[in-house]
Amino acid sequence: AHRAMPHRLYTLVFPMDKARHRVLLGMKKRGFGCGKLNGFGGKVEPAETIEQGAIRELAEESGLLAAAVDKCGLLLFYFEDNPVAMEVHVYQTHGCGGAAVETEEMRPEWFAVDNMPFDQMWADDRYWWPFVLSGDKFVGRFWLKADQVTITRSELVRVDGL
Ligand code: 6OG
Repeated sequence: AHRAMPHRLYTLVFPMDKARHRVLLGMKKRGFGCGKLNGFGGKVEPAETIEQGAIRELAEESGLLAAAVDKCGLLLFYFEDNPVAMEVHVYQTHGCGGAAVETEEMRPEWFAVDNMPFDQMWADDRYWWPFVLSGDKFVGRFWLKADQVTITRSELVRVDGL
């Protein structure tokens, strides 16, 4: 019998400056993805929409206040040691209020959008980041080994809407 794999919902937000030349990344200081640079996000809570969760996690982890976030893509991650798939909703936002501050979870740093530190990011990011820059919506699926580095299979397509 075919059984659907359970998914858990996450958000991932990339805040850009007004001109969209630079993006704020955070060095994750603890927990999942520790030691990697990434956008800001986390688990969506039951009582909130995915976009509310994205805005909340951005504020909690970076200090930046976004009035709204723009959907970029949908990523599904299958780790060989995790029976629950990660369903990650990717957003960008620009011209946020507030100021980036270091938190217990993240150390923030600005990078040029066309010179990303992919060697310090998750291995999949280099494949879909060009879609974020071009504005093309995307859906990607990546299968990773438990080492959190090795991609054993991947699919990535542009989609008309999300
Ligand atoms: P917390 O455990 O911090 O939520 N995340 C990934 N981000 C990228 N760029 N690539 C991946 O490749 C990722 N896997 C997970 C989603 C985890 C945060 O990490 C993101 C969430 O923002 C495998 O609550």
